Order: sequence, then structure tokens, then C-alpha cells
Amino acid sequence: MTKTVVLTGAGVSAESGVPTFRDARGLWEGYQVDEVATPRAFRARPDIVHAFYDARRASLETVEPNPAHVALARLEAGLGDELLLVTQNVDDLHERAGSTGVLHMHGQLRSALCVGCDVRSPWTGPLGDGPDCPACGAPELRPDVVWFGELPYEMDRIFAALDEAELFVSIGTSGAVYPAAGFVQYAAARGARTLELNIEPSEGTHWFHEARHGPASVLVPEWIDRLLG
Ligand code: BJW
Repeated sequence: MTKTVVLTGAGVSAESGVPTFRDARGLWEGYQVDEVATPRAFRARPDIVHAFYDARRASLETVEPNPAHVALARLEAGLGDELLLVTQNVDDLHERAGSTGVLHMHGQLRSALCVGCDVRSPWTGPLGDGPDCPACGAPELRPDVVWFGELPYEMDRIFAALDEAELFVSIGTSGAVYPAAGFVQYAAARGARTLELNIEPSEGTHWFHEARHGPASVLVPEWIDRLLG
């Protein structure tokens, strides 16, 4: 079996109705990135930042996994421990499709992080009304997402898997945000074959050995059918 690292981005959830970030009508249309996606923005205007994430958390109730998420769950069943599925997405559509070992490097909407005690708690409701932390009781919860300037989660585990990977596949990400955008070069330098599946060439498309362009709901099941035979 092939040791495989798959990286997904907003494009894998686009056909489920979750907006991407940088496309037209993306999440940041109407917002400046630095209004909502930095620790400084949160300190300056927690009301705006909470409203942005509370709305996105609530909208998860209206979306469902698409065939790309379902196929990736099938890949996990086929490859077992040989697969590490890393997502930049903060939605839970991989889990709802049946994936169990997903590494959310940019955090999760359905989780809250306590600024006081650093404990992460499952969370489905709003945070804007200042609820207490279930662990320490302080009313200091923030969205458990990784903003610009913060360290993404579990980087050691990701780079260890990239060190060993024979195949690295990037799905539905623009390649605009580091460190995820650098995984392709890192994996290729250590001997992995690299494949991009995206609706259009990403910013880093030239770094991949192979790139296929089309909707994730079509390309991902096709690729996985062929891989699993
Ligand atoms: C489809 C499709 C369909 C559409 N089918 N495809 C150089 C090196 C290292 C770091 C930096 C650097 N320069 C600057 C930095 C710092 C910064 C950074 O990258 N800035 C850039 C603006 C340049 N990075 C950081 O600050 C990160 N931390 C960090 O670097 O710490 C230090 C460190 C050093 C070394 C090792 C480790 C750490 C933190 C970044 C945090 C990003 N956070 C966000 C917000 C999360 C919360 C939230 O959701 O609101 O994460 S930003 C946003 O972008 C979000 C996403 O996960 C991320 C990536 O976006 P993604 O998924 O690619 O979405 P889009 O919209 O950009 O693209 C979608 C793609 O899908 C497009 O290509 C479409 O065409 C395609 N598509 N429909 C297939 N149907």
C-alpha cells in the first residue's frame, strides 16, 4: 500500500454549498481578511469576529457531504494507517462522510478555545453572547480556528507524515496560504509523487508532478476508484 498524505481545502466543500475564501462570492467578500482572520482583529472587534464565525457555525446545519468527501472516507477504509487526511477546512464534512482520522490544521468551527485556560471544547451554538468555558468557567471563549500569525495545529505530525509519504495529493486549495502551500515542495523533495486535483490551476500548480482540473465531486471519486482498483 502507498503511504499517502491528502491535503484538502475549501474547494472540496464548495459543491456542498460551503463558500470558499478567495473565489468570487467567497467568504471574504465584504470583509477584509484582517478584519476577521487575525488575533488583532479579534482583540479589536470581537463582536464582528464572533458574528462572522457564529453565522458560519450555524450554516453547517444546512450542508451535507458531497461525493468527494464520501470518496475520501472510502480511501481511509482502503488505506487505513497509510493515509493521513489533513484538512485546512473548519467544517466537519469529512467526519460526516465517515472519515475518522482527519487532522484539522486550521481548527474547527464546532469547537471553542478558551483564551483563559487553553482548553478546547466541542461547541455547536453561538459564542457572541459570551458563554462560560466548560472547563474553567471564564467567559473567554473564542472560535477554535487558526488565524494569520498563529501556528497551525499538529505541524509535527504533518511533517512526519510528509517525510514518509510516497504520494501527496492536494485537493481544492488555492495554494495561497502557508505552511500548507509549501507541503507539495516539501513532500516532493523527500521523494513523494505529487498530484493536484482542483477546478483550475492553483497558485502552486507548477510544483506538482501532475495536475487534473475539474470539480472535486468528479475528480476525487475517479482518482480514488483507480487507486483502490
Ligand atoms: C474547487 C472547487 C471545486 C473551488 N472543486 N476545486 C511564507 C511562508 C510561511 C508562512 C507565511 C509566508 N508568508 C506569509 C506567511 C504567513 C501566513 C500566510 O500564509 N499568509 C499568506 C497570505 C501569504 N500564514 C500564517 O500566518 C499561518 N501560520 C504560520 O505560518 O505560522 C508559522 C509557521 C511557520 C512554519 C511552519 C508552521 C507555521 C496560519 C494560516 C492560518 C490560515 N487561516 C485561515 C482562516 C481559518 C479560519 C476560517 O476558516 O475563517 O484558513 S485563512 C483561509 O485560507 C483558511 C483556509 O484554510 C486557508 C486556505 O484557503 P483554501 O482552502 O485554499 O481556500 P481558497 O478559497 O483560497 O481556495 C479554494 C480553491 O478551491 C480554489 O483554488 C478554487 O479554484 C478551488 N475550487 N471550487 C475543486 N468544486
